[in-house]
Parts: sequence; structure tokens; C-alpha cells
Amino acid sequence: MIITAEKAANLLLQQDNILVLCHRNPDGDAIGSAFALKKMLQSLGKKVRMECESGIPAKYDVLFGAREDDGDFAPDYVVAVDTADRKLLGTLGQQYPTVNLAVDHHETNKDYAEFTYVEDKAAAAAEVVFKLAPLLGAKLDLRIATALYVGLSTDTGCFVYSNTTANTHIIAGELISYGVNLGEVNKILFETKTKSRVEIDKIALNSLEFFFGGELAFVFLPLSALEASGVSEDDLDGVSAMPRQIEGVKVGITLRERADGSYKASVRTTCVNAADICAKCGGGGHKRAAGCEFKTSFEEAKAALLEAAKQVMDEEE
Ligand SMILES: [Mn+2]
Repeated sequence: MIITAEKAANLLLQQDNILVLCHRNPDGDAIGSAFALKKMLQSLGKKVRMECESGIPAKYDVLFGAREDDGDFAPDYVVAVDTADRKLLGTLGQQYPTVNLAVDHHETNKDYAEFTYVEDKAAAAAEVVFKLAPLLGAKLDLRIATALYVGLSTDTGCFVYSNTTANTHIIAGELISYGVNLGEVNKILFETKTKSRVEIDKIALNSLEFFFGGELAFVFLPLSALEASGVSEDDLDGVSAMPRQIEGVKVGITLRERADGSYKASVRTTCVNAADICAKCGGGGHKRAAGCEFKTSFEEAKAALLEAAKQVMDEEE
């Protein structure tokens, strides 16, 4: 059931043993918004633990001490942050079959939780959690502000994607006033590349193909290359952004092979609805960034993606 920010805050205020989950293969927004919500609720005297199927990447520990021992207790209330679909919780979705509250910014949220609070115009879940703070009566501090800033800057590509609004900047400005170390945060998030990421960039550029008069760029990352490079999910997100940086490209598709034989597509667009393309293949996401999965052959997955993209590009013309 869809609820308002006020109702979501009231539900949280009634609980004392809370588990905060975020989606597997978490990005800066998933970790930042889940961590910030946890710290806010802890500051109100509640017992709160944060969990993520694939763990918390080390860089978020460097940024705001994201890895900490929250203690082991049986939660009475389960909250999922930045997670549009129960499936994205991975094994935690089976371990905690009832999600009591979802706090999200995905237009495509499946309303899988008992209560769902979505701000679908928000650029990041961090914006949504920021809005909850005064309603909870929780004060921000440097760590919470840094976590929320990391969420905002991750989902807006450092405030350049078209989801960035005046409100995003107003919130960022307030967060910065807590003393967020912008130089360090932005270097870690947007400048530093791992060596394995550079290896994958080489593979990606070599595999690049153009379709539909150069309006669609397609990249394939075979499992052998992914395993040889030791690249992380986080790195792969950066690779996916590359095809649409090319002049004239409206749709960039990165298809990668996974260890179980399935394929994962990341669709990034400049002016075509990426969520619509992925919805035709059973996936979803945002207007400019979406994803879907295939349990078919590579050729079938590629053909389905090209067909879906063509349909949406034609419809929007
Ligand atoms: Mn997000």
C-alpha cells in the first residue's frame, strides 16, 4: 500500500528493533541511504541493523565508516531502501519474507512491501531519506550527511544526469554545510579507477558495435574477460555509462555474461526511455538507466534487446 512520508515516519517511530535492507550489488545510493536511515533511527535510541546480501564495498567504509557492528538481534520490523523489487534483495528476501516498509525513489517500485513510501521524482533514495529526517525528529551529523551526499552524487553521476533538480542541489548544499569532504568523496567516487576497471574498459571498447544509424551502441562483456579482470559490480556500473557518452548515441546497452550462464543488460540512454526498453524484456528501472536479465542464449538476448530498443525509439519519434 502506498503511503506518505508522514505515515512512513510514524510507522518507523513506533518500532524499536529495526532491520534496514538494501539491494544486492549495492551502489552508493543503496548503501548511503540505508546507512543514513539506520544512523537516524539509532540516534532516536532504537536498535537498528543494516544488511545487504553482497556486503558493503570497502570504499564506503573509507567514506563514512559504513561497515560497523550493529549487533545481532531479532528484528521486529524490516525496511527496504532503494529497492524496487523484492527479487533485488537476493537471499535476504527469502530470509525476511515480509518487508514491512519500502522507502524508495523508483517509479517502477513493485509495491511488494506492506507499506511503500516512494518519491518517484527524487533523484536518489538519499533524497527520500533526507526528507524523512525532520519527520522522524532525527538530527543529521557529518557521517549521515556524507552518506546522503554519496547517495545523491552517485545516482546523479555527480549532479550531471537529467534527474538532477534544483531540489537535489538545495539538499546537497545543506549536506555540505555539515562539513562533507567534497574533495575526498568526489575523488573516490568519480576519479579513481581500479586497474581491473581499466582492463574492462579495453574489452568494452573493443566489443563496441553500432546499430540503427549509430543511435544505439552495444557492448558485450564475456564472462572470461570479467573473471580474468576481477572487476567488481561497482566497476561494471561505470562501464555501462560509456556507450551513451558517444556522439549521436541515444541508447547504450551493455550486456554481460554471468557465471550461471544468464545475461545481464544495463541500458543507459540520453533521450529514450530506458525503463520502457527493459520493461519489454521483463526488467525495469529509471528513464535514463534501467536493466533486465536473460536466461536465453547470447544471440536471443541481443536480438530481444535490439528489438525492444528499436520499438521504443520508433514510438518516441
Ligand atoms: Mn537509487
